[in-house]
Amino acid sequence: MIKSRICEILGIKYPIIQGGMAWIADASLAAAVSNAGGLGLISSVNAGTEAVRNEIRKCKTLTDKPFGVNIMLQAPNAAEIAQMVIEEGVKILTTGAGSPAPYMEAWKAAGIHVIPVVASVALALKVQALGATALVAEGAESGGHVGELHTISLLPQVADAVDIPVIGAGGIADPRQAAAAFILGADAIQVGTRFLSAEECTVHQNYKERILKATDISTIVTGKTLGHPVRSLKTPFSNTFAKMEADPEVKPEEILAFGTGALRKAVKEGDPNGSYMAGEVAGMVNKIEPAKAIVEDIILGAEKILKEASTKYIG
Ligand code: TUI
Repeated sequence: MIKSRICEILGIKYPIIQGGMAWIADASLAAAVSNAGGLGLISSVNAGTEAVRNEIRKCKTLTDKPFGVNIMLQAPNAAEIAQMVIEEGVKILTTGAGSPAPYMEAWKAAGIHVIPVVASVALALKVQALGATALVAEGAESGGHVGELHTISLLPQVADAVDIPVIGAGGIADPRQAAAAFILGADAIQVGTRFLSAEECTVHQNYKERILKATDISTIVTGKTLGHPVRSLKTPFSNTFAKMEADPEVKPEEILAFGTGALRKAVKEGDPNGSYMAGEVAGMVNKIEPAKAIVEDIILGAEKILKEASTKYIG
């Protein structure tokens, strides 16, 4: 078994966390991952604060294992969600797309393990100083909102800079990538895109089909000119978005308006004009299977690779 301090701290069997994917990560997926021995996460990006509260309550009925909530800090209801998770007795939080500083004191006082997602060494040092239990170092291979650095450069630099456990994310979908993340200094891994193909993932069937059809070059990053880069599948929507960004005649407000609600449309309606956020690994996701099979394939496979590495590479 891969030794990891994260398993003892969070009370989980395997050092694998499911990404808190906006609109997608609900009680169904989170409970399935937690029941499989990983850490399931519920996204705070849903149809409002009460909808997220309901997902948390539902998850408690589906699993007696630990699970957490991912808080998207740029969402307009972030402060409301920050309070609601305390009321609901959530014990593990991850945060994304910003600094969790404004909420750290209240969460810590409530005995919550806070695990911010960071994309730089500077923010890693900041959240460690603020009392984070651990952090997720997420490279730009990931889907959705991305930073500048990729996992192979980010992960070892963050791992060297901090003492708290580091969870590697971005570009991890199979046992080889998981093993590489552990070698780069990760105490655990976070996986998003691969879980889109889980049987328990309630994303629209059209979304799953686009992921299954994706190849290595199927994703694109748009939104850089708006200061909010996002990786998604190449679709007519992302092409139009990219064209609008390249056109000096189009105002940023028009582009923002064009993008508003696009992720929800893809996730809930399978709308071809929606935003299908996905990581660079989408091309490696080729079958629908239970979350348990995904967790075990990645973790048990990584263990085997790490065990065999000494004889495979050393003479
Ligand atoms: O948050 C994510 N990924 C996301 S959030 C999201 S929701 C959405 N986004 C766009 C349109 C519609 C919906 C989709 N994907 N990942 C975690 C993450 N956080 N990656 C990178 C960061 C990050 C980047 C900069 C964290 C902090 C930061 O700067 C903090 C600061 O203010 O210094």
